[in-house]
Amino acid sequence: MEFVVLGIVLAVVFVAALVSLLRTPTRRQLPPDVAEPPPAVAEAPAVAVEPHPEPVEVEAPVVAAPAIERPPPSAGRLVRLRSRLARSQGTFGRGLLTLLSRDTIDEDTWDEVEDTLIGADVGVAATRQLTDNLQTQVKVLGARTPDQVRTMLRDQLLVAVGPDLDRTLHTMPHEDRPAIVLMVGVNGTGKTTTCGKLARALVGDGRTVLLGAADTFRAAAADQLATWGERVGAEVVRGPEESDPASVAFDAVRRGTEAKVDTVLIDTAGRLHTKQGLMDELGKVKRVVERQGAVDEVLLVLDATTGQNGLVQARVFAEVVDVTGIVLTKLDGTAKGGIVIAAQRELGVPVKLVGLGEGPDDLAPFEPEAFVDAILGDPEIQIAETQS
Ligand SMILES: Nc1nc2c(ncn2[C@@H]2O[C@H](COP(=O)(O)OP(=O)(O)OP(=O)(O)O)[C@@H](O)[C@H]2O)c(=O)[nH]1
Ligand SMILES: [Mg+2]
Repeated sequence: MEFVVLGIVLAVVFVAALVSLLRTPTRRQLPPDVAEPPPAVAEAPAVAVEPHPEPVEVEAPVVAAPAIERPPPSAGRLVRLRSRLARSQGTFGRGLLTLLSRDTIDEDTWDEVEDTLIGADVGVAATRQLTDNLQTQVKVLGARTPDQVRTMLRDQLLVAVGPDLDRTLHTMPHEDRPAIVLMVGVNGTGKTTTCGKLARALVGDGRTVLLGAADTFRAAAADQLATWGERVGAEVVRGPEESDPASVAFDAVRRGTEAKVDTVLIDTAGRLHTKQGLMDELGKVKRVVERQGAVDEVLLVLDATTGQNGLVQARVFAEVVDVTGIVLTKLDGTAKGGIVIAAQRELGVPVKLVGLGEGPDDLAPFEPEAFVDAILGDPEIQIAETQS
């Protein structure tokens, strides 16, 4: 009996060993130099990849070209940038609306109106005239609704800003040469930046531009201008450091004529109006350039944050180079938007451009209506506030 059991056990072990040997063939059993037969169904790759339904297109290699930007056109920029005038709106526009909405406007109120205007850099003469006009209007109106106050103030501010002044920026080429624009002003007002921004705006409007780096005091000044030029693909003419700015300006116009560009923008070095030698030099730049044709625009760049001080300087520049237009920069950084009115009165030339930030496209053609509307703020909000 034991022998039978032992025999059965041994038989089971033997059969099990045989079965396992037959069922698990290993790689080692394959001859080493024989390739494994391909599986009937492709093995799944380690990471599942969706089969591409269409043939893959091979993209052409990207050739590194200088990135020339395509700036936006200049039209309507002031409307787009009106929120930058928010600070002026805070003190100037809202202050006046609140005062003129009072039920009774007595002498003290008129004094406050004057203080608000003076405080916003409108200037003494313009403040007097504006206040007189407002007094007349208030008498005519009698009881005023907030809407009427706003309309009255808007009309009078518009008159003060000069809705009919010719603010055309003369940048169109002549038959035989480009338009010539000269940028002048005291140190740090934003001349180089304005040259760059204006070049962008003109390119955005579909024009061709050449920049003349007639600030030869510092190599960095020409580099700064060159950077602006590169961004929009505008050629920059520069001379050696400390070379004669008049000859660089002359060369820029000559080159612009050769290259048949529409406009040549000439950047000049900042200079103090009190330095006679430097002011004479500026006069010479203009005279030398004019051997090739009249300068179309002499733009005086004024920093709006310097207020009345800037106007004293402006007068001297106007005497030396016949300013044709004002560029008021840094209007985004002041609550004194009234400087627009004062600057125009002081120089007798219109504000043509305003700078509203450090961004490359933060330069706008000046539009009186958009400006006054920005100063007064959103009518809905204003009316709600004056009623409360
Ligand atoms: N916030 C603000 N900053 C401005 C504006 N325009 C120019 N700036 C800044 O003002 C500074 C001086 O600008 P520049 O263009 O170098 O001035 P500049 O008149 O050429 O200076 P100089 O050549 O040294 O006389 C820079 O930091 C500009 O970014 C503007 O409209 N708003
Ligand atoms: Mg400069």
